Amino acid sequence: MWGMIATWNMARDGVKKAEGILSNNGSACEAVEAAIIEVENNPEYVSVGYGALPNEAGVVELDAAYMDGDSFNIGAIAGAANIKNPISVAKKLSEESYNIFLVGDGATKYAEKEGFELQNMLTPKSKEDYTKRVKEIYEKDLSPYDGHDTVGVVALDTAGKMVTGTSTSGLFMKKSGRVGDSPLSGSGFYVDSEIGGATATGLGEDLMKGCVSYEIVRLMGEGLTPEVACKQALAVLTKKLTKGKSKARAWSVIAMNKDGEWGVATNVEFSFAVATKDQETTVYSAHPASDGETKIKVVEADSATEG
Ligand code: SD4
Repeated sequence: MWGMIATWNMARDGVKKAEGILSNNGSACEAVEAAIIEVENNPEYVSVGYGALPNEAGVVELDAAYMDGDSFNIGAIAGAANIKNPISVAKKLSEESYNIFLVGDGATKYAEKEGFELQNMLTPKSKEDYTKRVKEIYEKDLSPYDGHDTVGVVALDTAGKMVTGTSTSGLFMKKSGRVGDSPLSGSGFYVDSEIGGATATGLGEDLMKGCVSYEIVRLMGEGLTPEVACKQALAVLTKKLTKGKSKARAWSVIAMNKDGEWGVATNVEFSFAVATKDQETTVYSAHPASDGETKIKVVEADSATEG
């Protein structure tokens, strides 16, 4: 079996690329990096990589992580500026024994030393959006934090290895130095090749309170399907953080197990992409239903098969 699941429809082309790698017995390591690079390099996606929206100081600070489910090796960067492909730097860090999670200047210096390409990640368009938003926040007293999405992927290769990765600019207009859940092991991502992997998107300030990705993997380890594990982890987090009184903020989670079965849960409109041995790259939309279930439907499929 092989497979990949990824957050948001922006991941579609990346998953397609990974499909080509995984279906030819390529490694999950290569597939995860290739899928995320595809999103990072596209300036149209305003919350990941090149063209991502900046923090309140107008600087694009990026978070990314990479985890290997065989070795449990992790590499991560946070609040890092001017790195063209944060996922590649995170992957490289996962090969180190020490200093595997670098922030700010330290991350950029490491990237430079290791020969990764540096680049100003702010495009004229993201600069313009930033200037417009500063004006709106000032004039209309708006919440600055709208406009955020993370690409998170989980992959399984034909050798049975599982890998996960994330990449994001976090929240638009975040404070300088703010770090979300995406580079945090257990919160934004987690994978164990003997069980499965999970990754999250949404408000990191909440997702990290429940170590939600670890919790999903733990539940799959107890025998739950990815779908039920995602649903249960989200339900418990919601209950704990809201105590049933207030409405939960926006969160979505995805998971795949070692057999290539997958599942999602969300409390907002959400989209994701999947490819497996049995299913060509397919984009789904997911909607929270009143009974706490997540309803999904195909929005774009390379073939009409559903998983
Ligand atoms: C963060 N979880 O930095 C990220 C942002 C995100 O959909 O995924 N938003 O909090």
